[in-house]
Amino acid sequence: MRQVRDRLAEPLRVAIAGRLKAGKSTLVNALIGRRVAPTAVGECTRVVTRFRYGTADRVEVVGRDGSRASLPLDDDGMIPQRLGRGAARIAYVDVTLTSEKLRDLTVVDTPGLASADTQVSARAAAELGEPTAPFDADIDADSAAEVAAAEAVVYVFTQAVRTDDVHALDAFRAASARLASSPINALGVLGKIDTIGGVADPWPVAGPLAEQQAALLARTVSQVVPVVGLLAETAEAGRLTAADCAALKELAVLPGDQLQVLLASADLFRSRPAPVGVPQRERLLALLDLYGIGFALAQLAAQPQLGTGDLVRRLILASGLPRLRDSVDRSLRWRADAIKAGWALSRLERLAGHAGERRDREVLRDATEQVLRDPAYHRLRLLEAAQRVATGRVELPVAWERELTRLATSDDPRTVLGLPQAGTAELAAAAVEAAGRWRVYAVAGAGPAQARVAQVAHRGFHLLAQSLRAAPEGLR
Ligand SMILES: Nc1nc2c(ncn2[C@@H]2O[C@H](COP(=O)(O)OP(=O)(O)OP(=O)(O)O)[C@@H](O)[C@H]2O)c(=O)[nH]1
Ligand SMILES: [Mg+2]
Repeated sequence: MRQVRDRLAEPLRVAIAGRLKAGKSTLVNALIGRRVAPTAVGECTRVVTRFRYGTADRVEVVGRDGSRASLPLDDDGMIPQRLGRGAARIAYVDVTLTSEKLRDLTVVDTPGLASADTQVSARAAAELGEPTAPFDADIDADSAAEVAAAEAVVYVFTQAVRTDDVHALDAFRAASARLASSPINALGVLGKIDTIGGVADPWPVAGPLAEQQAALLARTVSQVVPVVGLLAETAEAGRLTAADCAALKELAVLPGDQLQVLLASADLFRSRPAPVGVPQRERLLALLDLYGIGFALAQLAAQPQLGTGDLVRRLILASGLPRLRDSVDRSLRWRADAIKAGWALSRLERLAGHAGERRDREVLRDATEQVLRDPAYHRLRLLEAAQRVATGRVELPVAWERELTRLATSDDPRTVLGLPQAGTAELAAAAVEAAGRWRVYAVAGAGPAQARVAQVAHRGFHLLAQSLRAAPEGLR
């Protein structure tokens, strides 16, 4: 219980989950604004790594036996390759960084959900009509525990979401207690969208593709945000240097047909004659890949005077990271308190279920039930109901949907009731009227799903009316 209490005071914890090589660590670095998590073609994340804010940079390897061993970051500022002991004996790696971006967000990098072998076998199983849930079956126990323990998860997909990914999400929902069963705390990312079409602008395709996936996954994630993680990492972590920019400028002035050949494939970019040396070209590929290089060259061709800082800012925009940050802010961070409250309650309920002493059990159950009855808790139910409607799982007439969204997302009664000038008495009357309307709808309206949502809205307006009546006249 002390652990649960302590967790309530910590920043929102977001786990980044997804299949092997989906680009999870790259995204982690972009979100932290530093390149600390190893990302490379050959490098796997084999242990859970937790990144949190601290007053000094520190890496601690936490063993399964509870021991802690400190390690320095390596010369590149990254987590060292050698952790001093085998992955099997490590519970997780605890990294504290002075990065401002971590002040109210703790990020957890997890190993890929399925090994290369099981990915194949899962696909085979799917073809046999027996889709498996690699998340549940194949993920190592530490990752599963860490994802379940996080209050929110960002699930990284690449290209098509396969049915077994959906099963993975279902398994996640089952695993991570009551709250996880709604899209309130889960966000999808469609990663590596630059690999969809070579140098061609992937955005016209990525948008609709992400929308389709969001529809497929509406039961588990609130939205799917397309990103080019690599560009986000390179730009946010300040990896693009003035020398890189100078090299890009040399390439930008090449004749169009030469550039076209150069950018046709990574191999051609490496091997064709060009005014820039091969090691520098390899570096550009690692930092930007083909789409990023093509994008930078187009920017520099249009504006040859562009400085490195300006180019980096444009790369950030082209990466899609601002929208992802915005989504994390709005749909995860903003709801952090509600998410954490729900998380803590489900933990306490589970504790109550496992408590040996009957008296302990009863004390815990009484306490959680009291919280569940608290009007403040109803806010969480409202969020869930609004999410269910927003994601199309429950259909409501548009005006009703809007009203429910306002009720769930605003704590200003004038906004909720759409009466910007009203005084307290008028607001209270409007809340009573709305509560009555929703109750009628719950009883006489459409199907059972709508009725459940309407009940929640009814109670929300009822509580609002109560608080308005209790408030002194002239409430702001
Ligand atoms: N072109 C391109 N490459 C990317 C992008 N994001 C990541 N990569 C590359 O993909 C490879 C794998 O990325 P990681 O971030 O290590 O992927 P991961 O999901 O952490 O991989 P594991 O931890 O091994 O499961 C690296 O070589 C990255 O540079 C992207 O948006 N575009
Ligand atoms: Mg990784």
